[in-house]
Amino acid sequence: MKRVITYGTYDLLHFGHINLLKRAKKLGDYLIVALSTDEFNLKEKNKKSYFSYNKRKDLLEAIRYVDLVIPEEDWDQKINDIKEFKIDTFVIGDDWKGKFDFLKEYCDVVYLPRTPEISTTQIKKDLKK
Ligand code: C2G
Repeated sequence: MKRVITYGTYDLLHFGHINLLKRAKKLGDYLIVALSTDEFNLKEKNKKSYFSYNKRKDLLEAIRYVDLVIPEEDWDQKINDIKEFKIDTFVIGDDWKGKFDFLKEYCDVVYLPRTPEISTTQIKKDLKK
């Protein structure tokens, strides 16, 4: 069984996220999403989650491509996650291209093209109009 992991905030879930998860699942048989906690978002990404971690987790667990959701609490947990969950492939959008190449020592690393013209920032901007 090929096991895949990806990381993200997935707040204001949109089709760009679904498109990423759909392609990520195609890389294996079991997809884990490490979901940024509210504290991690605030402390490390300087962004306040609109939906709480639990609500974002519920949404992700309802997606057919997602097999398991775990918390992302620290930038440095990826190597441990890869070992603990016996991950074959780490995947993330290419806005992170190159940033996680150090994981190649532990598993395959795949950067997928982002879905153009959709982002949470853009949604929030449009809603303010
Ligand atoms: N994404 C995408 N297309 C978009 C928007 C997002 O493919 N239009 C992808 C991102 O590249 C990422 C995933 O969807 O792989 C989740 O996006 P975010 O929630 O914005 O993730 P981010 O805040 O970049 O967190 O440790 C890694 C970080 O937690 C990644």
